[in-house]
Amino acid sequence: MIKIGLIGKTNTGKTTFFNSATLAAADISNYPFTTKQPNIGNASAITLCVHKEFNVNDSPKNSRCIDGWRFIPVDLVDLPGLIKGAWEGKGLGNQFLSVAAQSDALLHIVDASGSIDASGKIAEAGTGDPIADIADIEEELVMWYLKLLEGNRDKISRAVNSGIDIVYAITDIFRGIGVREQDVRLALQYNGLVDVKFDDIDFQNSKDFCWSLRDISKPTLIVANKIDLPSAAENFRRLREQYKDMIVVPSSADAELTLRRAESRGLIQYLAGDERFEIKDQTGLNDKQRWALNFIRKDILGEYMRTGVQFAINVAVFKLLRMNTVYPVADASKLSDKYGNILPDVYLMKSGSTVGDLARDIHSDLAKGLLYAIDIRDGLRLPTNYQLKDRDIISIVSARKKK
Ligand SMILES: Nc1nc2c(ncn2[C@@H]2O[C@H](COP(=O)(O)OP(=O)(O)OP(=O)(O)O)[C@@H](O)[C@H]2O)c(=O)[nH]1
Ligand SMILES: [Mg+2]
Repeated sequence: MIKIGLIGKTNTGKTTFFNSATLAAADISNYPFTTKQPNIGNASAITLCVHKEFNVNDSPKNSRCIDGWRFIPVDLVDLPGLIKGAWEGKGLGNQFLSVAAQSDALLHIVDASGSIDASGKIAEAGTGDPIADIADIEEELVMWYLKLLEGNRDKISRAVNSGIDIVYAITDIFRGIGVREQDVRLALQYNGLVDVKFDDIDFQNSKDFCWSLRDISKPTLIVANKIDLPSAAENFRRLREQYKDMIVVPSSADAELTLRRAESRGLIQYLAGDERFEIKDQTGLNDKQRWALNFIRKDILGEYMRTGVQFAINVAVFKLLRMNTVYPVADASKLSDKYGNILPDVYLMKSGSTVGDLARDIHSDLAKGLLYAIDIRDGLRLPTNYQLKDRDIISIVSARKKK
């Protein structure tokens, strides 16, 4: 399952974001370093389901289908907050990297309203600097990579001098945090270090290399949170200006939490990520709730279209990680599995994945006997190296059956 990590300075709203997306009840407070251990929960990536195109009622198994939208489970990990100097042991940073490293993508949550000071304490809105906060946290991440590299200099040097490829020797050090050989190769290329002897790579070179490696190995988007506060609009504009090569999504985790909780109590009708909600029964609301919902409708949904929480998750899955949705079925005419469940499963497959990759993801036995696949839309026979497209519905034909 895809894992998305929430990183950022302390007090930016990571746990509020997490609770709103998972409906968990992890501790939120305006004190720095509230989250001491990572929280892991189930969220969804949401995309338009294919069932309407075929005019069938589906019976999903590995996902849910609500109002024509497929909710595909993803893991969300809420991490302890960081602070400048965390890599040297300030704050709670210690095991941070090993947990962050299990994530496929990161959402960097920043307090766009500027209501936290440099030390992470809540301050007057507009006085904090979210641009500096992002730069500080990015530097922290890179320092962790650098610490790993520099701490293993002798080991890498010995390996390289004994004839082991530099790409392999470096990957070996970073493998535990999800770095792949192609990431290391790209980062070396990017910094012109491919033909440089490892022992000649100086500290600045290795820092530059670690910047690239962090970038390549953990795709990240910026979530400009607390957009509901008046001081956030200008900072959001500055963030977009400053971080032109990254995606910046505005969000109000607080608003999403209000909506999701009101929905689960039956007060409103609201689907995560929607641009609107309906109040079911005005008389069931007290004045404070009515005011909060009106504010969300006008100042957040009205200004930014959505609260941004679900949107950020979708962007991470479908844009940053470039996932396509693919629906495997056993019975091509009924679009069902062998038990008659219609469009039971949807798989998230990275762009470029093939029929062979899909078969392997479903079951190793299916992959071993793989012959070809059939495209349900036009009956075309697809070879095992056919690259899957988004919304493909595929029947896999294998000499071996899934057990
Ligand atoms: N106005 C506003 N406040 C928010 C929003 N999201 C979170 N907050 C507030 O910000 C404070 C910190 O929220 P948390 O979710 O605990 O932040 P965190 O990043 O998990 O903090 P640590 O676990 O300490 O790193 C709380 O007072 C929240 O209510 C938001 O979208 N808008
Ligand atoms: Mg927290």
